[in-house]
Amino acid sequence: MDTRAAAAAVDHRPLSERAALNKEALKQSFLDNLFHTQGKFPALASKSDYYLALAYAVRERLLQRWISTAAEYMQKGARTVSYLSAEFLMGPHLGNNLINLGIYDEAKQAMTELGLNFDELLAQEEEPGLGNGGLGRLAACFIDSMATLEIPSLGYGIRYEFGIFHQSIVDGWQVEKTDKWLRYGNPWELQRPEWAVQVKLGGYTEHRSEEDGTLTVRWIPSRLVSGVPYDTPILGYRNNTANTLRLWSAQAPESFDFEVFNRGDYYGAVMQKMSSENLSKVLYPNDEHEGGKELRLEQQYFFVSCSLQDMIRIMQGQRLPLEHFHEKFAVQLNDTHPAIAVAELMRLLVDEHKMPWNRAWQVTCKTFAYTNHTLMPEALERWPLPLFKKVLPRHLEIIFEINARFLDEVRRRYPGDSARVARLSLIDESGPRYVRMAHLACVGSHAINGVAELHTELLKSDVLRDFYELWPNKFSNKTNGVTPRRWMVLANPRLTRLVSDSIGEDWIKHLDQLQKLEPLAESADFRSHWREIKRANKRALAEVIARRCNVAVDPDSMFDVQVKRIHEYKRQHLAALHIIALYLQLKAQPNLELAPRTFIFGGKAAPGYRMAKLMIKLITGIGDVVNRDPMVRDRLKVVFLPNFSVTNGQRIYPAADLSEQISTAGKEASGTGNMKFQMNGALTIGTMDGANIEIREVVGADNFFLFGLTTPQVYALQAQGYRPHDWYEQDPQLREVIDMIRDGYFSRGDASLFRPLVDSLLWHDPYFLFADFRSYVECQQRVGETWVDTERWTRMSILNSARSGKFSSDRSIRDYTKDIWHAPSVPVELLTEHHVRAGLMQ
Ligand code: F58
Repeated sequence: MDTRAAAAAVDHRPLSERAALNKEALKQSFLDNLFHTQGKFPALASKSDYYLALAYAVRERLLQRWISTAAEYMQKGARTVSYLSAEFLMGPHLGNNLINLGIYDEAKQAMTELGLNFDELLAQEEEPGLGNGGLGRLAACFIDSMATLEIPSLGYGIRYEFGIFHQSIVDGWQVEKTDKWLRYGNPWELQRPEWAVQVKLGGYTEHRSEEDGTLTVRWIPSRLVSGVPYDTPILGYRNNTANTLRLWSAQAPESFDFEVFNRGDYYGAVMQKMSSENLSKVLYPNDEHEGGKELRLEQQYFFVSCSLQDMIRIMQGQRLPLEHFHEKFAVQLNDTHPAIAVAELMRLLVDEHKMPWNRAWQVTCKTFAYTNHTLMPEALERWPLPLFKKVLPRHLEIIFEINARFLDEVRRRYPGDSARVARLSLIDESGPRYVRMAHLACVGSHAINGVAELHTELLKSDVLRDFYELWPNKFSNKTNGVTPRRWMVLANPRLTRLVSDSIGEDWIKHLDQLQKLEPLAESADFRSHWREIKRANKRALAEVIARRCNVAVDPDSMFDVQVKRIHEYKRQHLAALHIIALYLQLKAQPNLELAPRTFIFGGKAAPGYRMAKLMIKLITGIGDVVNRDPMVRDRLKVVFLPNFSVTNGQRIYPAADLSEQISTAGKEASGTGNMKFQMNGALTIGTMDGANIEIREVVGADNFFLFGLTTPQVYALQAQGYRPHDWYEQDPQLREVIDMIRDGYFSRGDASLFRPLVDSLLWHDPYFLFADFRSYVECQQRVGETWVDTERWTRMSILNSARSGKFSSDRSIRDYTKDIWHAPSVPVELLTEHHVRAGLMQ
C-alpha cells in the first residue's frame, strides 16, 4: 500500500485505551461518564442521563479523528471549503456518529447487556433544528458528504439558542412552542472561547487622507458583539476524517459594557449585554412575506463577519499572506443570506489589512461562489437602504463603490442601455431604495449555480437573465443530493441489511452501485423480502401515528405521503381536493372497488403565513370527517403528523409507498424530500418541476406518475389570462369538492372558516390548482390501478431505489469540487498516543 492509501484506510487503533472501539470499552466509558460526568448512579439516573453518558462515550471516540484531521490539514496547509449557511438542519447526532464510526451494533449490544433500551436512549436526543427546511437540510447533507469524501471543509453558521419552533396541533390548528434544544446541554459541541472575535454594528464612518496620499476609512460602530465559536465534529463514513461545523454564538464583549458600566450606567450595561445576546437567540421561520427585519440582517452579518475573521486567523496561523486567501479558501454562499460576505471581505482586506482595492476585488471574486435556491420573486432578499445604512454604514459605502465600478463595466458592454443598467444595479431604485443581495452575490462570485437542471435553466432565462447574458460562463447546474448514510443506513436499517446482503456494502459510499439491484427486481423472492421490509417500516410508523394522532391506520393500506414545509406553491391543498373527490366518490358508490389508502401529511407553516395555517386546518378538518365516517371506514384515512423534523422524517420516508411532489411547475427549485422517498422505494406522483424531472429521467417514464402543466404551459396560461372560476364551472367534480369546503362541511358547518382559501382559489389561484386538478385526479386513478398489482408495484419500487444513485449528495459534492471548489481530498492518518506524547516532548 502506498502511504496515501495507508493513511486513508480505516484505523481502529485508539488514541488511548479509553477510546477503544469495542463493546467492553464502550460499556466502561458509558459507566465512567454516568458516574464522573453526569454524577449519577442508576437509581437516580434518568433516560436523558443515560443518553448523555452514551453520547460522551461516543464523543471520546470521535475526538481522536477530530484531532488527527486538524493536525493533517494544518501540516498539509490544505485548501479548504468554507460552507457559509444561516441554517444547518443536522438532525440527531448519536445514531449517525455510531454508524459512521462503524460501532452501531456494538453500542446497541453494550447498552442491551447493561439492561438498557438502546432505541429509547437514541430517542432522548433533542435534535438541533437549526434550519427551516430543504436549504438547511441540504447544508447538513453536504457537510456529511464532504467529510466522507475527505474534503477539508468548515461549515460556518449560527448557534441559535432556539431552533425551528416545535409544532403541535390543537383543535386542528398549528400551535408553535419554542424549541429549547439546549435545555439539557449539548454533548456534541466544544466551546472555543479562545477563538472568539469581535463584530461591529451601527455607528458611522470617518474618511481620512493619510500623509502618504492614501485614503483610509475608519468605521466607528455604535455596538460591539463578541462571537464565540462552538465546534461540532462531522465524521466521514468509516474513514478517519472528522471535519468541523463551527457555529457562532453572540455574547456581550466585556470591554464594551465595562465602558458603559464605568459611566455608572449599570442598567444600560445590562441592557446592552442582553441586546447583544439576542443576535443568536432565535432562528427566523421562513416567512417570505415579512422582510426588512433588522435583527435578521444583524444575524447574517454577525455570522459572516465571525467566519471571515476566523478564516483570516487560520491563514495567519499558517503564515499565509492574505493575497492568497482564495487559494486557501473556497467559500460557498448558501443562498443570499451570507451574501454580505462579499462586502465584508472587501472591508477586511481594504480597511483593516490595507490591501489595494483592485487586488482585494480580485481575491474576493475568486473566493466566493453562490448557490441560488429559489425562483419565487418575493423570496429574493433585499434590504431597505435606510435600514442597511443604520446597521452597516461602511458596507453600504463599499457596495456603492462595487456597484459604481460594476455599472461602468455594464455601460461599456451595453452603451445606451440604461434599462439594463437599472435592472442589473445592486440597488433597486424603482421605488423606495433597496440593496439587492442576489445581485451582490452574483457580482462578487466567480460561480453561480441553481440546484436542479430546470431551476438553473429558469435562472438563466428569467430571474438572473441579465447576469447570464453578461457572464454566461459563471453559470452552471449542481443538482441537489441527500446523504444515503442518514436517509438509508440510519433511517432504514432493514432495507440496508437486505441491500448489503444482496450486493455488498459499497453502495453506501458509491450509491450508483444500487443499480446492481435491478436484476433482482425480477426475483419473486427478493420482491417478497422487499415488501416485508416496507410492511415492517409501515407498522412502525402506524404505531407512531396511533400514539401521536390517535388514529388507527392499516399498514396494508397504501401510505400516500406529503411531508415538507406547508406552502401554497407546494400545493398540499391540491392533495386535499383529491382526497375530498375520493371521499365523495365512495359516498356516492359505497361498493366502489378502491384499494385502501392512508394519506399522511406533515410540515410546518411559517407562524405568520395565514393561508398555510388554514391549509393545515383544512387537512385536519378533512381527517375529522373522513376518519369517523363508517361508510368509508378502513378505505380512507387522513392524518396530519405533527412536528415534521429530521427525526420524524427518518421514520416516515422508509414507510412511504407514494411520494407526493406536486408543486406548480417552475416553482420548486429542486426538492430533496423527493430523493429521500425514492431511495427508500417510494414511487413518485409529481409534476415536471425541480428535480422531479431528473428523477423521472433516471427511473423511466413507466416508473413515475406524471401529471400537470409544464412550466411553459403555466407561463402560457398565465399570459393568456388564467380564470380559475371558468375551470371550476366546467368541472362538476371540482365544483362539488370546492362547494363542500365553502359550505362548511369540513369546518362543522362554519361557512366562513375556509372562505379566504376558497376565494383565493376561485378568483386568483396563483398556483394553478384548478388547471392541474383533472390531470392530478386521473393520475391518482392510475396510481390506484397500479397499486393493486402488487408484484408490478414492488418491481417499480425496487427500480426506483436501484436508480437513485444520482441523488446521493456525494455526487453533488463531487460536482462542486470538480467545477467550482477544486479542493482535493486529503486522507487523514490517525494520531496515536505515541504521536501526542512525541508532540509534547518537542
Ligand atoms: C429550498 N429552499 C427550495 N429555503 O425550496 C427547495 O426546492 C430546494 O430543494 C432546497 O432549498 C435546497 O436547495 C429553502 O428551503 C428556505 O427555507 C429559506 C430560509 C430562509 C428564509 C427564506 C426561505
